[in-house]
Amino acid sequence: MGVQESDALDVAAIRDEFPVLDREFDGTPLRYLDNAATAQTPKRVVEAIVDYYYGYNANVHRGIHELSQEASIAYEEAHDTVGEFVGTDRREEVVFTKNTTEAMNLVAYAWGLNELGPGDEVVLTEMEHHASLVTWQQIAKRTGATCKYVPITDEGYLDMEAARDLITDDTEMVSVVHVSNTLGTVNPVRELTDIAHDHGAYAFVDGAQSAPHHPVDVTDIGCDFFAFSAHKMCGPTGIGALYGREEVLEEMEPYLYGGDMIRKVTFEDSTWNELPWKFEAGTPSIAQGIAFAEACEYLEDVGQDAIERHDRELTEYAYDRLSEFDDIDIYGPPGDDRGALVSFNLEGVHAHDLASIVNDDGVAIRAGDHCTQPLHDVLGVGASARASFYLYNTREEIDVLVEAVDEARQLFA
Ligand code: C6P
Repeated sequence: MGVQESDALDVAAIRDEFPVLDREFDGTPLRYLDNAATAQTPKRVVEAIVDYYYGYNANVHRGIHELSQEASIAYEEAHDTVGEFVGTDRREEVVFTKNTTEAMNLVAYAWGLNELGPGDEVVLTEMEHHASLVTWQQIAKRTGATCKYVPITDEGYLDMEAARDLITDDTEMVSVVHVSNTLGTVNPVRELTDIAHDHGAYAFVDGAQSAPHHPVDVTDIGCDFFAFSAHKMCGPTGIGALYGREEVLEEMEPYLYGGDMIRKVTFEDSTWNELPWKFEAGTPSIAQGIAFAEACEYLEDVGQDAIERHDRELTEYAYDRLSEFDDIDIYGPPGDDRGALVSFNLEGVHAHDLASIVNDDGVAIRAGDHCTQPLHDVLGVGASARASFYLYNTREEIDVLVEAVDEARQLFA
């Protein structure tokens, strides 16, 4: 397949690093446009996993033998690399979790269950992923707290006037998605954090869709928590991270109990290990943690600014191409002001049918509610199709998508 030039990246060279992109289905090449669900993995990240298992596989923090020490150092240093990727140089502030969802649950259980009560409010947005929405909703039910939702405007931005009204002195937590995985909206998280702090509330930023595509600096945002998943940023599944401000993490109770998270245990009581290990009970995902750091280094080596520019170019191109058709509804802000995805519906064709038809042309997109059911209720649709882009995608792949959508139109005409 000929690879068109990108203004920002050498896409042909990048694609060589991702063997899966050479897949064909009965001679039809794969066009992978489902990156918001899971991104593909470059060779060097897979090799980091292989190197660990072939070279120094051992449990961490438990052995004084050489192999365990090597594994421990690599696993601990992985926290530093992942932390620096989002702007903290304090290992204490980087807790490895299974994914963004677990990071959210960690804070909801360890902080929310202990601190929230009747009269307290958690402010979310209408565009939250279920990872945040369901978690806070259920913790609120158990504690007697109330969840409130910042509405979206017709264009798919947050209604910031409403946000300023909803966040009050009763608010204890503002939990907001940085980049919506359905609308592509990039939310003003720094402003929302400031509003939260003005009212004495904590701010949690869901960075699952921002960390892979945009340079992130948690110190600049000023948030108390930031969560992200390795598998959406060229890393493996089974690992993600919670950034937490050290003072806040210090005050929080552990989420899981067991080995590695303790300092002293008697039959009567226990004390906790130092940060971040206090929140990493049991044998962690060692290989995945090390490979997560490798993925961060890979993205830094390619250049986060260049990746952001490339993703923006592709997104705008896809938005413009899909906008050519009157029978396509696109959700969210304009093409030049959004994260690396476009969700849409083709009139008269269910999103699942559309995804199935474009799949025949090798195009992988997602269809459904994208774990944002309440947002789809607000949009007045049950489902949408979503194309999402990353550093190895090309305009040509978007052209194939648009042609495949045209085939669907004709099939259902
Ligand atoms: N969104 C998507 O296709 P996990 O599954 O824990 O790694 O990430 C959860 C999550 C949290 N917040 C946002 C904004 C997300 O987009 C996701 C994952 C995938 O859109 C799977 S539903």
